Amino acid sequence: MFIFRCILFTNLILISFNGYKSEEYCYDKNSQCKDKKIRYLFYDVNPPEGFNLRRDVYMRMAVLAYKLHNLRPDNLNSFKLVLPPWSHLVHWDFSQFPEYIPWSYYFDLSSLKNFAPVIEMYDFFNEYKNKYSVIIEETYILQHFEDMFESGNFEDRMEVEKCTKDYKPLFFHYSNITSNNVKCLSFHGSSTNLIKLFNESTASTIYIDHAEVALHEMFGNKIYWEARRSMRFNKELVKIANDFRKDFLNSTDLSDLTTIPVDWRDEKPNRNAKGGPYLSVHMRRKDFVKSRPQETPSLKNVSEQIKKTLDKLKLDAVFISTDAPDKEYKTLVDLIGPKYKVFKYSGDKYVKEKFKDGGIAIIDQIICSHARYFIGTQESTFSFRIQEEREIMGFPVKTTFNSLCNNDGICRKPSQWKIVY
Ligand code: GFB
Repeated sequence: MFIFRCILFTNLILISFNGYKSEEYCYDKNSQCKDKKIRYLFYDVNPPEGFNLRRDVYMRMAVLAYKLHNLRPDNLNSFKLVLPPWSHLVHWDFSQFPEYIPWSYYFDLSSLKNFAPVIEMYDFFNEYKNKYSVIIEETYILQHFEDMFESGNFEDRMEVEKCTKDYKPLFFHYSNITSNNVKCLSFHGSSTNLIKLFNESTASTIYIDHAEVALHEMFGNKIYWEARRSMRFNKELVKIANDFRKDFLNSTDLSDLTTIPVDWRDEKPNRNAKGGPYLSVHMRRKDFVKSRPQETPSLKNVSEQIKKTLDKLKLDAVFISTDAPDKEYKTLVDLIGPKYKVFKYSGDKYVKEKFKDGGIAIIDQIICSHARYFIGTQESTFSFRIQEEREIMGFPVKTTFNSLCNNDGICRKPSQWKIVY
């Protein structure tokens, strides 16, 4: 096991030589950069959480890093946010090497860096004085105040308290990272409130575990959307999705009016996107079938909703994005019948081996987001991220905020979080 971890670690370092090179950050406008002590902020998320909630937690931490970087004149502006590699996600198959996937495989790192000072984990290892033994100086496990619901005290507050759960930080499953200083921090409030904690610290490495406990400073405001817009996908994944759109769905950015500026900072408010001539549906199955039986429509029900919507829109093609097993997908195609064209992206050997489940998920999201009309799954963060993508491209609101109706025919509309500039 130890040897295996060493091999992984060596490979991770190798990726760093061939892959992305970190930019140097120097924030102090008045003094010499060399005098500045670089500080590293790590975070991690509750282990069972999936890809798209993790993307949301990233935004909370990125806004914190943005605020430290832009608004602090003191040594707090020398923090770099270290991106937790994608590993050990419960929904993904990690049986194949590599176990750790850098963020650049899924996102455009230079875009992220144009919002906040972020670095990959391998950049950290390259920069840090002793990458073979990293002892994090301060580790905080965030937890909810136990009395919050009984006392009804929902004020912003934080306090180091006894740990409410028997939980140990995983440090991303790296054997070369540990900490001798682990505290539980009962916390209620936004991620940017953590600045108070950093104010009282001189540590150069701080690790925030269960970062999902910290909330957005302001959900849906201008900074929220800047962080979100900076999350452009890896360019190769975008190209694969665009080729699929062109080859099978008669959809290109030019004809669909979905061309976006090269740099997210040049985007302007717009509601003119038209989308490709297809309906897209995100049909979440797997654990949702068991955990939300009332809300999750049967395949027959979904097929009827699809046919009805296609007829209403005068379209004959539907793109299905789903985590359903193949058998369920085939049943759905049969139920939809031969009158309509049904498409799904499966990924060839190259895409599956290089980008794994996360890459296929992103390609699915890109194709869904370019459709003339989108229907998602109630309360799925996978669907929320597609809705945001469509807001960024400028689709009319009514073509985006739609969810599959449940088996009782109740069609709850998702909350409309419209883009703000
Ligand atoms: O992204 P995600 O967390 O959203 O979904 P929810 C979990 C995983 O399911 C994703 C896969 O990372 C994908 O790997 N997946 C879901 C899909 N839908 C699709 C799809 O259409 N195409 C592809 N390719 N993959 C949360 C879970 O799921 O729901 C929590 O993360 C919990 O653990 C909660 O179960 C109830 O918000 O849908």
